[in-house]
Amino acid sequence: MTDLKKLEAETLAAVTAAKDEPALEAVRVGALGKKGSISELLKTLGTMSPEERKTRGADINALKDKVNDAINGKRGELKHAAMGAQLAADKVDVTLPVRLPAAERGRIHPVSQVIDEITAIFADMGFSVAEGPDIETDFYNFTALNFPAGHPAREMHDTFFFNPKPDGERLLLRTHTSPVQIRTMQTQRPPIKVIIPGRTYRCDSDQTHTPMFHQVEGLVIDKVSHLGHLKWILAEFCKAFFEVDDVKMRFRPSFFPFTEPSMEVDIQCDRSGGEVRFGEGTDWLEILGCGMVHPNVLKNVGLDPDEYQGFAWGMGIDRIAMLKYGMPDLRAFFEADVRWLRHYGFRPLDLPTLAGGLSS
Ligand code: 2NM
Repeated sequence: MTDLKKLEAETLAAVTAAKDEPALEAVRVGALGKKGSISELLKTLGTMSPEERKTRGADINALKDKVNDAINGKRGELKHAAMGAQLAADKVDVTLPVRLPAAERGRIHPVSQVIDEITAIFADMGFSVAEGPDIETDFYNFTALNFPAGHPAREMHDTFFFNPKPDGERLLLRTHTSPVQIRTMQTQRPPIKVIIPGRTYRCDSDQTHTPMFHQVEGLVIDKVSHLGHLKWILAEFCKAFFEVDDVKMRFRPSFFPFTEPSMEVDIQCDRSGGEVRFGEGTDWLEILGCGMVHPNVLKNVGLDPDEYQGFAWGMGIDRIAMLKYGMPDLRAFFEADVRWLRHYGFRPLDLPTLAGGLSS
């Protein structure tokens, strides 16, 4: 019997000592596998007398069961320990901020956002959007718009000219988006209701001017539209854009070659608190120019000024974006500094709609 006791002690010690599941499996194979120590003992039962087999067989089987139980118990312990170690190693700090996927980290430039806001407001009033080339001819940028040859207004535009072509014609970078109004009137019959947002260029650079800037202009042409309609459209636009219930406006006489009469529009604001607030206060801020389209402009696109009439307006997008979102430095708009864009940019899915709130 001492041989069985010894085998039991050795095998159970090996089970206890097993560090991991492969080591335990080796112990199991060594004892209970096909050629294991206990299996070999069981094979000797056939050579014994029935009497001996009865007692010896029972002892060996008892040993087998004991070792089996020990191995199963140890396997459970090892699995538990392995799971505990993995849980400890895999732990995550759920209080860490989540890193957004690239598509959600991107930001919309304030100029793009403001163009989308303006488009949403005028689309709601039935306007469509037109676009045209940045590189223009003298005819579309000046002549068709009633700038006579040699007129000082041409010089006032600080135009960027390209080198003359062999035929002497000088192309230029458009100084306003008005050439697109001319192209629209040439290709569409009235009634016309369009806005034209886009890049414009003037050779001018300081704190408040960049050589490239953005304008949006609007144009209405039909047989009946008059200054009363223009005034209503601009008032509705200002209330919607600056998100206020009411805003006082001031129309001052001005001059543009392409409109008669021409006006500049100021809106009421309050500058007393360091920032500009709209719809309140006693200060005035110039935001746009407008007027009735000059009969010569209508003639230049083949419309009879005795039959057709309308109005147009234009404003700087960068400037009203600065005012609305409190961005102090125009030059930062075009420096492509991602830190600036992260601060002032808009989330890609915050699309401005009148129903959902323009900037909420
Ligand atoms: C402005 C101010 C006033 C204007 C006029 C035209 C056109 F083509 F119809 F004659 N387009 N844009 C206009 C009128 C633009 O910007 C300050």
